[in-house]
Amino acid sequence: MVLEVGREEGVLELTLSRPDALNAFTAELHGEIAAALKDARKPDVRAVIITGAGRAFSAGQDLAEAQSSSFGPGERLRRYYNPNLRAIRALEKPVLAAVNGVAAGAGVGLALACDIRIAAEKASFVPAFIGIGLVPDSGLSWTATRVLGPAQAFDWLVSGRRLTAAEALANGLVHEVAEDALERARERARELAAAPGDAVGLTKRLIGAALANSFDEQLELERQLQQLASEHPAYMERVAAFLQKQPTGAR
Ligand code: LHQ
Repeated sequence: MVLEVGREEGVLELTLSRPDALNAFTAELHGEIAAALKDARKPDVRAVIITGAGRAFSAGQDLAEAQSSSFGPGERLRRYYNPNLRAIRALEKPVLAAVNGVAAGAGVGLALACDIRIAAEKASFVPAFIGIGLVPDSGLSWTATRVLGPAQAFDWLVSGRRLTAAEALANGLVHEVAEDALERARERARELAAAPGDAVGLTKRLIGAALANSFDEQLELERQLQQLASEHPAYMERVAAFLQKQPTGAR
């Protein structure tokens, strides 16, 4: 197994586990991630954490495997990467990246496809594609453009420059820097898993649609999803709790 899968209450924890190769992606690793993401669709899973074993999050594509392969990056992306990245975006549950160390190439892409990124102080982000004559993939040209804006995204992605965790925090690439990224991600994941009803997942759907929608389209989607959210028993329970003076709001 090159993916360790753990489960604590409603939180599924996936650890990329090829530490000698800095958790670089192989077909085998993609296959195990695909199976775990399928498992993540079960209703009792309420949040997912992705992290890496050893000193790296992931160094991106395993270049030894890519070099000895009978097919090129286009086919590799189609078969292995894109289905998993789509699965993360389509999963209506929060996916947290605990970026424990260096992330390079598709490792950065995977982190940015997640909903929340918590970086260790020693983490770093290397858009390694340019160094081997490739363009950004794994959704990175889309996610980095949205996080950084087109001008900064272009500059960073073609520079290949390694960003420290502090720099990544300053420009919004990560949400938090923590001494122990995994512990902090577990804390956040437990909180999100305990949130009432389906509101976290439905909020993911709303935010995912927001940039492509007009204001009117988004109002309509909010209307529909609010109705759906309110049909979960948690809504009436939480409203009743509020009216009985139990806390429901800011924590
Ligand atoms: C590795 C790798 C690695 C294998 C470190 N592969 N062994 C998609 C589809 C198809 C094709 C192509 O690409 C893509 C998307 C992509 O991800 S493209 C980008 C691919 N990734 C890279 O170009 C990054 C390559 N790695 C590095 O630049 C460095 O290793 C980083 C900056 C990540 C870390 O540097 P260091 O901390 O100095 O570690 P290191 O270089 O000494 O690596 C430690 C070991 O891990 C070493 O093996 P060894 O046997 O000598 O200890 C490396 O060979 C191995 N390793 N990355 N991607």
